[in-house]
Amino acid sequence: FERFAGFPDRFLWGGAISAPQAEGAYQEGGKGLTVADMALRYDKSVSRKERKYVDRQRIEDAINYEGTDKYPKRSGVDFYHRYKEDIKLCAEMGFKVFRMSISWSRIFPKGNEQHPNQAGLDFYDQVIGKIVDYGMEPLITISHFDLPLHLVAEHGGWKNRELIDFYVRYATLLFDRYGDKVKYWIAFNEINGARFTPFNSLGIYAEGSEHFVQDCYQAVHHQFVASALAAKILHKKYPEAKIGCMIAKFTTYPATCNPEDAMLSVIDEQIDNYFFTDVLLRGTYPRYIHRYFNEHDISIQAQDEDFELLKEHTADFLAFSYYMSSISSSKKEDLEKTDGNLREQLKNPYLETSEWGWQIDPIGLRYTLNTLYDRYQAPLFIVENGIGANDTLDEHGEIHDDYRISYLSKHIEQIRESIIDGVEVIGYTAWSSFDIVSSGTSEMSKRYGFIYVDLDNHGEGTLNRIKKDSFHWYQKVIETNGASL
Ligand code: P53
Repeated sequence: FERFAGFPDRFLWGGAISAPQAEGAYQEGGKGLTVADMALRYDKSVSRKERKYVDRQRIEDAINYEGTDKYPKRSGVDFYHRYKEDIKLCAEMGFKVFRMSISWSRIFPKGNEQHPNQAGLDFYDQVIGKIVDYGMEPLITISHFDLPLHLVAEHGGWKNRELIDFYVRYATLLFDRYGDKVKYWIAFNEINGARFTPFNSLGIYAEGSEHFVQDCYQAVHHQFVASALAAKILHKKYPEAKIGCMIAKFTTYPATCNPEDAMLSVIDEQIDNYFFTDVLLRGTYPRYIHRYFNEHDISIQAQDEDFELLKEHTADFLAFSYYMSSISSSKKEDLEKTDGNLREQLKNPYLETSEWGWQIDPIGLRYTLNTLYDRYQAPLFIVENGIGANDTLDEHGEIHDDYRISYLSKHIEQIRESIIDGVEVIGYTAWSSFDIVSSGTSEMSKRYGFIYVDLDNHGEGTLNRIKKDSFHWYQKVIETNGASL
């Protein structure tokens, strides 16, 4: 029997960012507006529900607002102008892979033009060229929470079947242009985001819909078909290239050994996670979702060929983000609560929490890797994992982020354990390569990077990049292929 000793030689170490959180320059180079440009900065006093459901008035207000202060994703961390320095620093850390997303609206400003915007292509030619020049593999997310606003305003977002064609046109162009340089693709960031951030993920407003949940599942169905078509087209042109599906993995444990809790955790896993990966990796709608749809009075419009496409063009790998675990309880009222991100979490007394209330659970990552691999036997790619913290500079201008080193090293140790368990893990891209604007709240102070960006919540700062202690630590981890942990 083969012994799985630890990280394989060609393990893909790296870091991740997304276009709407990093690039800024939201009106440069002919870029169109996106849902991300409409994302307000929130502080902790704003209710989770308000963050989750976006109405038309809020978008009207945003469109009429000139400037970037209330909408920090519009300026990001200026990756648009500083990508050379940023990519160079990542190469210096030794990254084997650099995960980023392409902004649909830089290529097709409205999302559905017949011809692409040359300035957008020029920008990504440069960025991808640089990554490859440094010997890193680009891992490209085709759509990361930045749907062109026109597709929302004029077409109703992903609940409209037309979006499949628009997405396919965009993805095909990317494959044609970058297929020689890019071997790893992700069709949609956190496709299960539909369940916790429907506006960012699907472009669906909370109000004005007769059956909101049905609209969300209809929209997700269209994203499934778009994912299958992307896989079909990519594989035809580039048989060696790989395209993954991706979810935000919400691993959940039964709160107690009460069978009610245990059963609830099974259902939560199905509805929050497995539904999406079952369709995209097994190629069929799982039977448990029939019950869910019936009980929630949901019916989906589909064409017969959709199911054939899903069956035939499944994803090549399962990518996921993992930040925390949660618990499922039939007696929610009895338990203490903690923040989570876009939804409230019950407090697990065995875990510590981050400054933002996320429950830190490294063993949960090994648990997750094992359970996902048991289910799919597909290569797994951890494409986000990290801790948001309000890093500060000391009197020498240094950042001693030992809490980040501790978080990441404990998680990476558990990845190694899972590899020894026999799980096939192809790579790890920490969130995030350098500090960027938070996705959920658009705060700058919620930092994840190995590199500090001098910028505050109000867009003030020099934008200088400063290596944190974790930079040097991660460099060593990569150099020794995990042996230095
Ligand atoms: P922020 C919620 C729960 C787990 C992951 O999140 C999530 C979200 C949505 O916010 O999203 C991913 O910045 C997402 C990244 C994001 C990262 O998690 O809200 O793919 O874009 O930055 C961390 O702390």
